[in-house]
Amino acid sequence: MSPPSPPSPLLSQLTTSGFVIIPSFLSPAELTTLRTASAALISLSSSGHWPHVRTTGKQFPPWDPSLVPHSSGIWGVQHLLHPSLPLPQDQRDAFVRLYFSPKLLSLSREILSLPPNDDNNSDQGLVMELFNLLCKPTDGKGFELSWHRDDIPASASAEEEMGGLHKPEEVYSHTQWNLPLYQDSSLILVPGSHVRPRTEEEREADLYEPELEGQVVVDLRPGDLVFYDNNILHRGVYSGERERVTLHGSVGRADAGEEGEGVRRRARNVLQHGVGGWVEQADFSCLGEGGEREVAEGMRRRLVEMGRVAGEVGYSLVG
Ligand SMILES: O=C(O)CCC(=O)C(=O)O
Repeated sequence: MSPPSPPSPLLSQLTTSGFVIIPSFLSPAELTTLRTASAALISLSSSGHWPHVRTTGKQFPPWDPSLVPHSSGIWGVQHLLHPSLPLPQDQRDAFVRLYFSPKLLSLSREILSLPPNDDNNSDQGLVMELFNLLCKPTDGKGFELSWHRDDIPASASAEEEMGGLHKPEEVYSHTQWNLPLYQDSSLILVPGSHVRPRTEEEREADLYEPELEGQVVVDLRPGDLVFYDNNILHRGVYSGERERVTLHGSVGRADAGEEGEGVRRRARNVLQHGVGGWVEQADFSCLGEGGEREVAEGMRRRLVEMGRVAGEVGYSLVG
């Protein structure tokens, strides 16, 4: 399936560079509400009251909950839509409202080449995916992720890389975003690397190479939003001192023409994080009974269906 011609400016920039920034996406009031909920969640998680965390020293899932809080700091909290999130209802609702907010989904639709949801119709072909949070390592020590593509291993040949990368003549099957609640310059990427194999220099570079040619530090102010192709060559560099609370999510397109291995691949990207175990119990009642709720329920249904079709999915990367 091809994207519309000409593509929207947002999609065009994402296709060209591999990322696109939307400044001041959140209002000051939204920022305050989400900061409060996130701070409470990070505090509960780092004291061991929420087991679904990313522990420092480990880059990819699965993370071992038994490591917290004894031997490790955390650099992320998983499953912000989980029905058992140990927060007051209004704080849990803040995450639900944000993830399914019409303004976020409408940008996602644009990137996924789906028509706008003008008639508030639930059948818009979006799929619920991931919603997590990335934070300053709570052990106070710096931590770095290696250069990687989220769903293509470093061992891939140039041909295998090309097979896994987005093809600009096709629609995106999903899109991923970071939404920092404080100034954030932790994400580093190589623009354009989402549509080409690694150069010889990139292939031979150390996985923790501090400076790859052409790299860009994505510098975001509180409330800015960045969408990026998660197979762009990227890494994270986290300071143990500078505040970081960045919401990190993704949303998919149900009918991107992927079948068989394609569905399994996307399902693996999402379900390897353990979402399948709780998605059917998630509570979206704060969205009421109108169009927003219908959209959310439709997105949930399509994720459940994707998991059913894909079966056992395994993990994308090891480490
Ligand atoms: O910290 C970030 O913004 C990037 C995270 C990342 O690369 C990952 O989770 O694979």
